[in-house]
Amino acid sequence: MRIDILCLFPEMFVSPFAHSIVRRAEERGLVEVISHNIRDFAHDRHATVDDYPYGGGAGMVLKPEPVFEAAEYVRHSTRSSDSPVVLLTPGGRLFSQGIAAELSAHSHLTLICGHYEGVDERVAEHLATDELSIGDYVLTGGELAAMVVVDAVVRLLPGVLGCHESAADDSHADGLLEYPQYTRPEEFRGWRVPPVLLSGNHAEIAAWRRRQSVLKTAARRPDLLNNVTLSDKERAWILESL
Ligand code: 6GU
Repeated sequence: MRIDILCLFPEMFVSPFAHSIVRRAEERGLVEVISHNIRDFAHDRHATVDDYPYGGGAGMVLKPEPVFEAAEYVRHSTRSSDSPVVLLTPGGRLFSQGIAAELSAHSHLTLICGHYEGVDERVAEHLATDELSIGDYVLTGGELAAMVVVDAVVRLLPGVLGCHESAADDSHADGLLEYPQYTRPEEFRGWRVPPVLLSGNHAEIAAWRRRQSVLKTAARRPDLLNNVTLSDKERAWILESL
């Protein structure tokens, strides 16, 4: 997969992608992440990328020309005409594990990071194929959001995670939060690992984990339960726990 990021601060991406799983994926040739400075696509002497909002109001708006030209440069150099072009903006639809999985199925992605008070709406209307937000809070720019999206997408690419890091058990992978994990020692400062995990009984362990996932999700994120199918027994666990 190739991911092109159009932004105003491409240096921000150096360190986050120089480590850990994204770096290993790049070294193995599973992904290539390239960040571009939108300012390089401005034409005037001052490389202007923003301007005052029509109609007045506070702040500056990212101009459409350099954003379109940067995206067109990427489209031509990758020869990809129908890959997703995602605008990162607090007004976008909420990013999720499901959206990460959808994006990971493409061989090319373009991410556009908004900045200032906003981006000229013609970018959303006529260039982006999707607008995403990573949560209900305001960041100073889309760069951090783009990093979040890249990380979540790259770890789903085939071959990126080893079998010891499987994505199948992740929180959100099945719509529920992940069950609690323990490692050695068996007793730490008097706190013991739940005995079932030491039993070697795989069916009992799986049942315990499922119950923990269901109860934790009901307690912390009951909203997630609207989108999962629970058995009668699982619904009874929740009622008993209330
Ligand atoms: Cl994608 N951008 C900005 N500026 N703030 C955000 C966001 C994106 N997602 C959540 N907050």
